[in-house]
Amino acid sequence: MIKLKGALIGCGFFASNHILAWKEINNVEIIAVCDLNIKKANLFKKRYKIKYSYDSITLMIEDLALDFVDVVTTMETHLNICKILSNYRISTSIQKPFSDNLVDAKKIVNLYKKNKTILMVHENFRWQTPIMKIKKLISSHKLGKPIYSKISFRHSNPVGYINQPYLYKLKKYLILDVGIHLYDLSRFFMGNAKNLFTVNQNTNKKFKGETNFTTLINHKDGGVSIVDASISSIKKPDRFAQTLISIECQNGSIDLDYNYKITLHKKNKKTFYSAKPINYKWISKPWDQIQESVVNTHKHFIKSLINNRIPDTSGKDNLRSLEMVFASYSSFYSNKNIKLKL
Ligand code: NAD
Ligand code: 89Y
Repeated sequence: MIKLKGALIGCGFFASNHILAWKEINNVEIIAVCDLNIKKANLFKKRYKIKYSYDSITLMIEDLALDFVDVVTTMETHLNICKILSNYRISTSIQKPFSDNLVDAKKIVNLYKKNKTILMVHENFRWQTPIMKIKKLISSHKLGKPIYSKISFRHSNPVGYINQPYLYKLKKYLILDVGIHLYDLSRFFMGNAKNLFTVNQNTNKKFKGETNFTTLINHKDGGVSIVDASISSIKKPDRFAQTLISIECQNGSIDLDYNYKITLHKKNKKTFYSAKPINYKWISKPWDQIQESVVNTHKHFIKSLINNRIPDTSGKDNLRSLEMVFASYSSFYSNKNIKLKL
């Protein structure tokens, strides 16, 4: 079998999930890893049996014939990395948040457009098994036009941030880090947004930025969403890292509750479903559905490359979710409803 040859950039906390997920895909081989810190790159090479390690992206690209690159670095590095990759016309999958500002995100999209190169944002929440399942059930049970959604990510488990120490010093924290996923989900289920209003809170002084937010969204098709997240939500069992969703449509409703329990309500009847993530050897609670979704996200990227199709979460598409993120901050700072332009 001919395998597509890829490289991974950024050998930090979340990159292990990316590598292990790539190993689940038959027609792909990650042949190289790259990190500015060569010790980290070498460790990954050894641990995950990768052929080559580098501390320079340009050197790696010059040395190897790569079909794609998977970028798992933090947002402030993305513009510079993408300038190099798009210049070499290397198809790219890149982690969220795509950028820490909309101007740079648009620059990145334009670079790839100019060089006719595929760019996908690794927006993995919509590829979680329970979330894909409710999307399918809404369609197969003909629940009809969505009217209301409530999309929630609330927990108080430090595991949701202790491995990502850069989060503590961000002036904009939870909306950029997690809101970006939830806004993408609101668009996935309800369509694009027209305007939004956000209230932020800080309930944990270790963080500079907001640790809780609640956003009310008007969608272009007339639906309304409430999207909220918190790292101070005390429940037993703790809900990390499950997104809980409730969607009401013209002909019925669907709820995704804790532990992947789904309830569909239609014609005075309720039906139960379960949508547990695939239990790959390397996944474990409470990260299971996030880890599994990395495999599904990679698969979508590879399918897009093979068929030369624009990925569902292309850079261009992700600009709309990112616009919602920055609109939320403007809304909170100004105490105003913010109109979206994209
Ligand atoms: P990290 O800081 O642990 O790792 C990033 C690594 O990238 C570092 O080792 C750094 O040296 C390296 N790096 C930075 N610039 C580089 C460059 N120019 N060339 C080569 N290497 C470079 O970060 P992390 O916690 O692994 O997070 C990475 C990204 O993944 C973040 O954007 C984060 O938001 C995202 N993330 C996503 C999910 C999800 O579910 N989608 C979960 C966790 C983290
Ligand atoms: O960074 C966040 C993300 O993208 O998913 C979960 C997370 O790691 C912490 O809540």
